Amino acid sequence: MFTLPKLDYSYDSLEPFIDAKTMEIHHTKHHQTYIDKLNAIVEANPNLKDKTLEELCLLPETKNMARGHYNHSFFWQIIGPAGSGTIPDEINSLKDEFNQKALTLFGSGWTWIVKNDLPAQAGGKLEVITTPNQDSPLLTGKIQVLGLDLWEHAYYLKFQNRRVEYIDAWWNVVNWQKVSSLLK
Ligand code: MN3
Repeated sequence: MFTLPKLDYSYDSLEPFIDAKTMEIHHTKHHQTYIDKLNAIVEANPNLKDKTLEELCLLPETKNMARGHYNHSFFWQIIGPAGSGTIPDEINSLKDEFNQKALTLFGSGWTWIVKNDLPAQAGGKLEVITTPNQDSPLLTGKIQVLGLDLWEHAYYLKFQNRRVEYIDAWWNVVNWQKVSSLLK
């Protein structure tokens, strides 16, 4: 059984950049729904019981819900109250490209900064990628160090169709201590 991870900050602690109501609904409704549906599929299929979340992300019958759980669990970790340190230079240099890709992503999906997982590519440059729906960088063998949820449920209450304002606001609540630890 997968369970909703607790946040180590309050829903209103990202104000005024991300509003408390959006945080609460996003966490307790949207993320919870991915978990509930994933658990239901796993319970109905005994052969899935011993699979890890990462394994379930790769199976056709569970991939959408598993990736929804995986992506959101990551997302909560890399945001938090504003003022958590400074943006690393290697991230800052990709900010314009990240913003452009986030703004122009069609429909629902995510924009990420990833590093390569493969030993031969260790130390390789970071890159900006986008994924549709709940697809995850782990499908490509890359490790996300930053990710932005661009589903409308992540911003519609406060920003409506103004995705550009959501993207700008979100940079203020990135947890740079956490992201910096993922860069190592
Ligand atoms: Mn979401």
